[in-house]
Parts: sequence; structure tokens; C-alpha cells
Amino acid sequence: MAVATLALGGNLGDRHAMLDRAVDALGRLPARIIAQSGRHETPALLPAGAPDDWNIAYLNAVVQVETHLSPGTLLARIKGIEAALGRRPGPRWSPRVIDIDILAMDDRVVTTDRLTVPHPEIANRGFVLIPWAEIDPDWRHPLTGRSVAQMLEALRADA
Ligand code: A4P
Ligand code: MG
Repeated sequence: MAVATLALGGNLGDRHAMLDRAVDALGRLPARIIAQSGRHETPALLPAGAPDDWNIAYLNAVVQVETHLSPGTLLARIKGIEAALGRRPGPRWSPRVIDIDILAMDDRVVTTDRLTVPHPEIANRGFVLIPWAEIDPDWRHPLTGRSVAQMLEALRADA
């Protein structure tokens, strides 16, 4: 069994309902939901030169599940949930009904063509660190040794 920490976010449609449906689907994976952060409305992080109509606020949350699925299988199942909830393929960082990223799985390090765990952008993203710190501030990054609380403090000091 491993504890997987997942980032959920969406900025199209009924954002609360999409998060509800995503959490329901995650709980049926097989996986057991063990913690959920609050939901935070956050300004869209956009690529340089993004069209104006991509600038739609997200609703973000972090959810932890206990699962015996491998990281690769979990990713495949997550992609299935995103598709079932109506996510259409689109350019990177384009508006979406739901995005589910694997932030961490215990202290495992995974680097394949399809999957990087821990997620490489963790330390740079308030919309990930703020909800994560609500439920598991003491998780430690296996490569940097920094806790969620420390990464959040560093990000705030940098802002
Ligand atoms: N992939 C590699 N590692 C992972 C991982 N740890 N978890 C690969 C999930 N996927 C991972 O992702 C593209 C590919 O990344 C996957 O097929 C998988 O093989 P995607 O979800 O299809 O596309 P994406 O989300 O557009 O790209 P990307 O690079 O994952 O972007 P992010 O990092 O997810 O950022 N602004 C706010 N306020 N809140 C947000 O949640 N999210 C994004 C997307 C942009 N701006 C945002 C937010
Ligand atoms: Mg993504």
C-alpha cells in the first residue's frame, strides 16, 4: 500500500461538481480517500502568450488516497477518470474541466517517459502547496529533503 497525493484542478464548467465527481471516482479505483484539503479558487497559471480566453480562475484541491496500484497504473486510471468527466485533449495548460496530477507517492521516485514523481513543479506552485500543507505539511520531498511546509515558506519568502 502507498499513500498517493493528488492535485485536482479545473477551470471549466461547474468546478465544485467536477471536483466532487473526481473524488468519488478516485475512491472507487481501487483506492481509499484518506484526506482532502479545502478548495481554493486560484488565478490561472498560464504559458507566455496564452490567449485571453484561457484566463479563467481554477478551483484547486489536494486529495490523498491509499492504494495498492502502481504509479503507472494509477496514472492510467486517472487519465480514464479525466476522460470520463469530459476532459478533451487540448494544448498544454489550456482550460479543462478537470486535471489530476500525481504529486507524490510516499517517498518513491519515478522517472519515465510518461510519469515524473514527485511532480517536478511542486515547489513553485502555491495552488499545490497551500492545500497540501492543510492535510500533510510534514511530507518530505525524497530528493530535496524539504517538507511541504518548508517549500511553502520558501515560496512565500520568494514572492
Ligand atoms: N505526467 C508526467 N508526470 C506526471 C504526474 N506526476 N502526474 C505526464 C500526472 N501526469 C504526469 O499532462 C500531460 C502528461 O504529463 C500526462 O499525459 C502524463 O503522461 P496533462 O494533464 O495531459 O496536460 P497538462 O495538465 O496540460 O500539462 P501539465 O504539464 O501536466 O501541466 P500541469 O502541471 O498539470 O499544469 N493554474 C492554476 N491556478 N491551477 C492549476 O491547477 N494547472 C495547470 C496545468 C496550468 N495552470 C494552472 C493549473
Ligand atoms: Mg496535468
